Amino acid sequence: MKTIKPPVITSSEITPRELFYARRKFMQMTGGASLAALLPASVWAGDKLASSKNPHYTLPEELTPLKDVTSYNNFYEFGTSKESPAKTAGNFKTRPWTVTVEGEVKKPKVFDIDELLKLAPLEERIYRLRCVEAWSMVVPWLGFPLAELIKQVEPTGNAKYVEFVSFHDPEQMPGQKSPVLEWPYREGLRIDEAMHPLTLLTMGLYGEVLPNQNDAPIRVVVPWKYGFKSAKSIVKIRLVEKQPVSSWMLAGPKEYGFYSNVNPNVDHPRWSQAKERRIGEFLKRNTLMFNGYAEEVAQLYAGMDLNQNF
Ligand SMILES: Nc1nc2c(c(=O)[nH]1)N[C@H]1C(S)=C(S)[C@@H](COP(=O)(O)O)O[C@H]1N2
Ligand SMILES: [Mo]
Repeated sequence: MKTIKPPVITSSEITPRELFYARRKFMQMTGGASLAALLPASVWAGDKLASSKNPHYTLPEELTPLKDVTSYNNFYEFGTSKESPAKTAGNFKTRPWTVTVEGEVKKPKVFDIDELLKLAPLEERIYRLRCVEAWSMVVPWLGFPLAELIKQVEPTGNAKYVEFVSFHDPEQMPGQKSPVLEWPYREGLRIDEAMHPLTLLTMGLYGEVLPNQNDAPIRVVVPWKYGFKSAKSIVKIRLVEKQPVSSWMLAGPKEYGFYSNVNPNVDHPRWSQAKERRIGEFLKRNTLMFNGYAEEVAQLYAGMDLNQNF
């Protein structure tokens, strides 16, 4: 499969042509270094994103190659096969883009994506992503804790959960023409999960803005939960009092619970969750409790029956 598409389409849409070509030339001259500091974030769709490595979030495992991360995707808005998003998301428009944060908050706000990119310093964090289908990846994500955003809107005492709503436009997202899921894609977290320092509001991977097939332009990554909890292409974040019902809970309530913490001891009704295949590897690995993040997150579920609250 191909690596990331050249940024020609997205970038030329959001910047004057002259600027686009001037930037390319400049990049060739400088090797692309330190440009992010010189140009506004909006110029960077499809390009480099400046960040600093967070040394706390590295892993003793090899990174999944970029070409696999960007060509093996679950993004049902662009079709249900793993290869489909890379092939059909190319023209997806990710500018202009806003994220509305509303509900049980004192200061609801509509954030422009370029404003969001500057809300807090971008960190590079290497996380495992474990899909409920028993494959996994290791990806260097770029983002900052979702808590930074939530703090800005000042949740009220009634904010017990956070709901994420993905983009909905069947014209741009052909997968939404078929009723495989209830559209728009919806997910949710308990507020303490959403505020947990591991929960990353993510705008990039491998040093670049998110490619379209990996949830451009903004997603969450919740590394101790099955991949489907990490909603892509988010347009709305709602703080609510009642536990939200996710698209996957509607699709299969016995198979996809609200918590969906990675747990090798609780099998999916149709398959085991004890092992996983790391993309690019042949032999299966043992799946780790909470995907290897137990030290950080087990406390969130103290006293809960994880067989019931799957
Ligand atoms: N909006 C939306 N978000 C989504 C999905 C989706 O189909 N639509 N798939 C989920 C699933 S099942 C997984 S495993 C991850 C995959 O992320 P990746 O393609 O970046 O590996 O995204 C999750 N987020
Ligand atoms: Mo998944």
